Amino acid sequence: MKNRYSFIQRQDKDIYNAIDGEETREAEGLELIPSENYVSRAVMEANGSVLTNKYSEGYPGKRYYGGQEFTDDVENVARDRAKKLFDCKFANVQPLSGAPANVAAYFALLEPGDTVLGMDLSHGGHLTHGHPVTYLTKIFNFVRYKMKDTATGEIDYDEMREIALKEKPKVILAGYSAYSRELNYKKFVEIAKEVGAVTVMDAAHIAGLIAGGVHKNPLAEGFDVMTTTTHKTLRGPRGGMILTRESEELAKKIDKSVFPGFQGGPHMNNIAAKAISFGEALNPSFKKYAKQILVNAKAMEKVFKARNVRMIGGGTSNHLILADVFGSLGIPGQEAEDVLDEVGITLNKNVIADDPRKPMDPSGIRFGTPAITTRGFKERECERVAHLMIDTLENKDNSAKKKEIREEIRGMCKKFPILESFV
Ligand code: DSN
Repeated sequence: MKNRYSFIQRQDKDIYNAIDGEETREAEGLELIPSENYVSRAVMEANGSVLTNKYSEGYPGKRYYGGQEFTDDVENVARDRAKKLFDCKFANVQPLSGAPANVAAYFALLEPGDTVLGMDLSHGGHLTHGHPVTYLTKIFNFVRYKMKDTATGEIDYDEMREIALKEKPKVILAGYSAYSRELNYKKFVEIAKEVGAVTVMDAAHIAGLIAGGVHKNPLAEGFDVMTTTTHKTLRGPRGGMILTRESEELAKKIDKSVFPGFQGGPHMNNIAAKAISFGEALNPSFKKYAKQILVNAKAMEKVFKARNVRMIGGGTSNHLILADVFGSLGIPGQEAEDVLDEVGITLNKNVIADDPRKPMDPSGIRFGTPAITTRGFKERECERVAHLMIDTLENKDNSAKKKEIREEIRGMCKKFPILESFV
C-alpha cells in the first residue's frame, strides 16, 4: 500500500490492518457484485475532507447554523450536476443512501395506509419496496406485479394495470435490485395516469447506465420521481439522491421529507464526493464506460448461454445477470458464492423468481460488470471470467483446479490494476 493511510497506521493498528487487508482483497480479486464499483481517489479525498466537520441542517441559503458559505457551494454544485446528468428540474442530494431515499420519497408522497404497487420481491424488487421484514409494511400497503415470463423477463403490464385499477395505488414503483432487462416506462406512466398515481423509479442499479445514455431515462419518459444510490453503476461515493422531473410541489414535499422529516444534518463530505462523481459522469469518457458495461455483460451472457446455465430473464440487457446455479448445476447459491470466493471472484447468492429454496439459501447467484469494466476489462476478459466461473463451479471439489484458476485471476488483476482517476 502507498503511504496514504499513514496517520491511521501510526494511530490505530487494528483499523489500519483492516483497511490494508481490504485494499489487497480488492486489488487481487474480481469484484462482480453488481452494486459495487471502484471510486476515484478524488471521490475518496472529498469523503475524507474537512467537510466531515460541518453541520448544515437545511438547504443552501436556508440553513439552521452559521458558517455555510462553502457547504452551500458544495451542495449547489452537486444539485446542478445531478439535474444536468438526469435532465430534470429538481434534485435532493442529501439522502444518506438508497433505503433512506426511498423512505423519504414514500413519506413525501403517501399517507399511512396508502397503497404502493411494486414488483414482487422474488422477481427482483428491493427490501424497501415492501418486504415484510421492513417497518415500511407496518405503515403502507404494498401490492405486487410480477414478470409475465421468466424466460424473457418481460413485466406483466396487463396484470399491473388490473391490480392498479382494483387497488388504486398512490404510487407505482419501478426499478429493481436483481432484474436484468429494460422497462417500458411509458406503460407505467399510462397506467399511473389512469389511476391517478405518482410514478417513482428506483434507479439505484442502473443510474450510471441512464447517465451514460445507454439506457432510457425514466424521467424523460414521463416518470415523476426517481430515487437512486450514487455508488453503483454511477461510480460515486456511498449515498442516495431523489430527483423530480418537473413538479415544484412534489420537489418541495420531498425536500421537507428528507429534512426535517426524516434525516438530520446532511453529510457534506459525502455530498462533495457525490458532486465530484457527477462531474466524472458528465465527462464524455463516462458514456464509453457505460456502453462497455453492457457489452461486457453480453459477453458473459454468451458464455452462460453456450454452457447451458439458465439465466432469469433469458440473459441481460443491463449490467447484471441472475443465474439459476441450483437448477442448472445442482449447486445452491450460497455454496456457489463460497466456492467462487475461494478463487478470487466475489459475487452474491440471490433468490430467483418463485425460488423453490429459502431466501437465505436460494437457488441463484447475481453478478455484474460495473467494477471489472472500471478496471478496464473488455469482452475478451469478460468471456474468460465467465468460463472461469463455470469451470470453478464444475470443479468445486478439485483443489488443484481451483488453485490454477486463482492464479489466473491474480494475473488478470495484476494486468488490470484498479484505476485512481477517470478524467
Ligand atoms: N445492497 C444493494 C444491492 O446489492 O443491490 C441494494 O440495496
